[in-house]
This record gives sequence, C-alpha cells and structure tokens, in this order.
Amino acid sequence: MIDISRSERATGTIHSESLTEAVRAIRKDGYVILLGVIDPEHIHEIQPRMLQDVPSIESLKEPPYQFVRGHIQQDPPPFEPYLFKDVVCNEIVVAITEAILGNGVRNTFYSGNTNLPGSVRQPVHVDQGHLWPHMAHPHPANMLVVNVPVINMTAHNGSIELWPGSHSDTTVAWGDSIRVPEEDVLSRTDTHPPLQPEVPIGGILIRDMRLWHRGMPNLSNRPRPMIAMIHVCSWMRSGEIRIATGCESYFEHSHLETSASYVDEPIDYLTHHKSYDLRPQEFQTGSPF
Ligand SMILES: O=C(O)CCC(=O)C(=O)O
Ligand SMILES: [Fe+2]
Repeated sequence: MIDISRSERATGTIHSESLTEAVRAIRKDGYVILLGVIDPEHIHEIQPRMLQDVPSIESLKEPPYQFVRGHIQQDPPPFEPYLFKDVVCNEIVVAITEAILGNGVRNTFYSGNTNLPGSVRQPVHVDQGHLWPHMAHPHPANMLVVNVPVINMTAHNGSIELWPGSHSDTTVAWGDSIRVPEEDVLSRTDTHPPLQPEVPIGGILIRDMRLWHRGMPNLSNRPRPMIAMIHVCSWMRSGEIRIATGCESYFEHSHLETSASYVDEPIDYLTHHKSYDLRPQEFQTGSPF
C-alpha cells in the first residue's frame, strides 16, 4: 500500500520513490494499492447513482452475471455530473501505468463490477492470458486494470481476491479460457495464498491483467460497485468507450489517450452487457476453484 499525500494529490505528482515502489510492486506482485489518490467527494457523487442503477440491471431478462450469481458487470454513468478527471485521467495513475506500459498508453474501458449481497465465489481467473504463454520468463505487462472502489471495499463486502505474483505464471494463454486450471490453483494455495485487500474510497487498485483473482461473497447488505478501466500499450488493438457528447474535456490528457466515441443519443450503459461463462453446476453455489 502506498499513501499519496494531500500535496501529491493536489498537484497530481507522485514522489519519485513512491513511483519506483508502485512500478516495482506491479512487476513483482502483479498489483499495487494507492490510498488518497482520488477526491472522495467525487466518489460520493458517483456512488448513489450506481447504487440506484443496480435494480435496473438486476431486473433485466438476462442480467450480465459474470460466471456466477451476484457478480454483475455495471458501467458507471458515462455522462455529467458523474464524470471526474481524477477518476478517468488520474495524473498519478497515468504516471504509474505509463512507466510500465510506455509512451502512448491508452484507456480502452470504462465499466465495472458490482458484487451484490448474497453473491457466491467466482472461479479463480485472469482477465487476459499471456501473449506468449509457457515461456521460461513471462513477458512484461501489456494491459493494466485500474479499479476504483465506489464504496469502502473490505473482505466483509466482498473485496476482490488477489493472488500475489500469479501474473508471472505463464499457464493461461491469450485467447484461452480465462479460468485458471484447478490443479494450478490448488498447487499455489499453500505457497502463495490469496488475499482480499481493504481499499477505502479515494484509493485505487492497479493490477496486471494476467493476475489471478476472483469475486468473493458479499456478506453485507449493500451492493459493492467497483469501477474498472483498462490501460493498454500503444500497439494493442481495443474497443471503444461510449461517452456523452460534451464530456470530451474530462478525457483530455497529454499522456493518456482514451479510446472513446462521443455520442448524442442516450447511451444504453445499463443494458448492453452480456452474462459471461455461466455454468449451471456452480451458478448458485459458487466455484470451489
Ligand atoms: O468484483 C470483483 O471483485 C471481481 C469481479 C471479476 O473479477 C470479474 O467479474 O471478472
Ligand atoms: Fe475478473
């Protein structure tokens, strides 16, 4: 965990030792957590709207469940007054992702995962596998997920489970099933056990897209939304985010390009996601692996 001071946040500059530490953590552990990066007031603007949007997603004919019940894909509202520069183009986050991914870093995603009360365990998975799998040495990171908790995230409300160092395991290949094979999960459990980090509002989690992780049960009585952005190397092909016309300035940044199209018509941000890899035998009860 790296504490960002008030003056670093105010000026949008990270101390060089903290930058070095963040880069080292992402390379070695596959993730880093930074505290005090985003103005909590901004998250407190987004939070009620995302919580209010949950029932509309749950009442869809096919809610976009990810693997198992209780974990839905949910976009934050892509229009004013819910967009903030320190969320979508955070200076400190960009300094870190650019240090890892190189010049021309791009954000290709503005969505999120909401963990509903009563949810069950997802299978352990990566969000993308290795470009060159089964190598003696893993390739450097090409994609980083930037997660922004929308409520204080704790083990009680189903903080994301992370498997430190697992991004260096080259088993899962790009284009494969993103599930980590059961025997690999079992053999890592004792040597490198997983953890559920606590990340309060204003904090941020940056993780290598290849890091093993999963959604866990939410034991509280409130949904736990978490925004997800994906920063990629300049040469990665990717999709486009749809944002309301007039909001271009939130995404203007000299080092981070956002792959966005700006649209005049209302954006169907609550209804356009699909469910992912649902299996009847684990949908209700959760996956052991
Ligand atoms: O919401 C979480 O804690 C993780 C969800 C996740 O990893 C996914 O749906 O791919
Ligand atoms: Fe995931």
